[in-house]
Parts: sequence; structure tokens; C-alpha cells
Amino acid sequence: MSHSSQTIRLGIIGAGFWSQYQIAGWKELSPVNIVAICDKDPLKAKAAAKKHGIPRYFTDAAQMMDELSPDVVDIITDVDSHALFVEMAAKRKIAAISQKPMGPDLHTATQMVKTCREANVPFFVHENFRFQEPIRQVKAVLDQGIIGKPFKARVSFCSNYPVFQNQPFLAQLEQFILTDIGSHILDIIRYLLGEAKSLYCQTHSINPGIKGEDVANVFLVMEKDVHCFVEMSYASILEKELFPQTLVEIEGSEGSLALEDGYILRVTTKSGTTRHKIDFHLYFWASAEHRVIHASIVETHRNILEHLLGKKTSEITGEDNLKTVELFFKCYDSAAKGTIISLYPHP
Ligand code: 89V
Repeated sequence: MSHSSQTIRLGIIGAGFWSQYQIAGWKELSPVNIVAICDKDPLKAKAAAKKHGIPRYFTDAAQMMDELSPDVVDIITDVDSHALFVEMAAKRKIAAISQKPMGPDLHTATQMVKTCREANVPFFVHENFRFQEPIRQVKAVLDQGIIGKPFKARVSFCSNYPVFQNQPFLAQLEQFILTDIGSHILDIIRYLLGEAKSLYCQTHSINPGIKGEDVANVFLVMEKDVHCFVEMSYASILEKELFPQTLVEIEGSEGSLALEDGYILRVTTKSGTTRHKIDFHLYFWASAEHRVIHASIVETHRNILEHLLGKKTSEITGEDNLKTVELFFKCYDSAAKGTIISLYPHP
């Protein structure tokens, strides 16, 4: 599919909490025309169309695809419906973007990637954390070789933020923190440090009001021999609530770096330490508490758009994201069995 001189015609599936921000994010990018929105609830679909100036609304995604043949659909729905909509799009040769996590299990996610590969249809997962400006800047320091060869890392996302208020379905998930936040954090680790060769994971269920686990601690050994400790929690009552910050510390042969509270990037070498505060765009539609994530939505969309316009391969294709999906489902296997899981080498 080549759209080099065209506008990309986009259909939105889902008018829930995140949809409003993803629509706003798409509207920041000029060659995109949102042609319709679909939600099974007609009132929600109609209200979202009115709010965002979208010309058509539907309650049936197949009907939307058949009537309007969008170039791409952005599937912003609960995890259990992702495969259905991706398959619906692939059958019609429409490119698809799935919200994370890609699928409810590794087998389904693998099938989704296969379906799109066989239909020769571009498929992306809306994995936005790696596009956060602070994470991009950590990667730039690593790529410049300032701290030498990394050998140890610690990545932390620990909070007591009431995430269930905006997204009540999260409280009903049997597998919660590794699919919801692990999908982001383990993807950041792959982005910064490459693939893992083994992992060990333990989980806790602390909040009695939710079905799944809300704490996960993971120890990864990376193919490049970095030892990486990852802690994720929505049960952490800390002195300072850090949501939605991801903290990172990486030690290398020539120095160390840290992404600290307040988006401060510290770099230390034998010549000393520098610290600077990382700035990122504050969009008018972003909420104050999610602003780092909301800014990253635009960069996520830009990356997908460049792929659709034939400019470069996206970082977040389904093929790539399947490696992240494999990591968080293997974490569940490790926690259930209490054993270290070896991962296959990746090409
Ligand atoms: O992006 C997300 O996964 C969101 C949040 C960071 C709030 O958990 O659900």
C-alpha cells in the first residue's frame, strides 16, 4: 500500500477513555482524515463524533469498513476484541492498529500477526511508552556511548494511582499489571537494551478489590548480558506518588545514567555528573497527570504514519510487538512455575 501523495483515511473503533486522546493525537498530524468512529454504544459513538468533528458514526465496525473503506483503523477497545477487529480489517485489506496489550494470550497475538502477514496488510500495536521524550533521551545517551557498555539496569514503575477509576475494566482482568504496565515497561527495556535471553518473575495481589495481580518483579538477563531488574506496582504507597513516571537506572563500563523523579536525566562518568530536566510538549487536550503519555501518543502516530506513507518501517509493528507480548506472558509462566524461563534467541 502506498499513500505517498495521499491523505490517510482513518476509522476509529472504540469511544472509551483513551479514544478521546488518540483522536486528539491524530488531529495533530496533517495528512490524516478521520472519516468515522464506531462504538457498540450509539450514544457514545454519536457524542464522540460530535465532540471531535468526525463526519460519520457507526455501531458496527464491519459496516463502517465496508461503507467507507478507510486506509487504516485504530482499534481502541478492550483486549478481548482486538483479534476480531484486526481480522475484520485484514480481510478487507485495511491496515490495523491495535491498542496494547495486543491479545489476551500469546497464541491469539501470534495468530493476529500471522493473519496480517498473510493478508499483506500493515499491522501496528499502539505501544506509546517508548515514544516518551524522557525515554528517547535515555536511548540517545546509550547510543552515544557516553556510559560505555551497559551491564546492569533497573527500571521501575511503582504507584498507588487509582487507575481503575478511569478504566474500570482493568479491575476485572485476571492478568493485570504485567499485561497493562508490563506491556509498556518490558517494551521500553527491549527498546533500550535489546532482547532478553532469560527471565524470572514473581507477582503479588495486594489490592483485594481487583481480580488480577498488581505487583510484579522481574529479573531479566539480556542477550547483550545486561542484568536487568524491573519492578512494577499499583499497590505502592510511597512518600511521593510518581504516576505515570518510569524511573530508569543503567550502569555501564564508562559511567551510569538515571531517569529520576521529575524527568531529570542524570549522567555520571569519571569526569563528573550532569543533570538536566527533560522538556516535552504539553498539548492543549492533554490531561495534567497523563501529559507525558499524551505527548507520546502523537509521536506514536507519527511513527505509524511514516510507515503508512512508505517513509520508514515503524518501530511498533505487530511483528516487533510480539516479542514484548512473549515477554510478559512468559513472566506469568515463570511466576506460576517459580522457575527461570529461557527465551529463544531472536534473529
Ligand atoms: O497506557 C496505559 O496502559 C494506561 C496507564 C498508564 C494509565 O496504565 O492504562
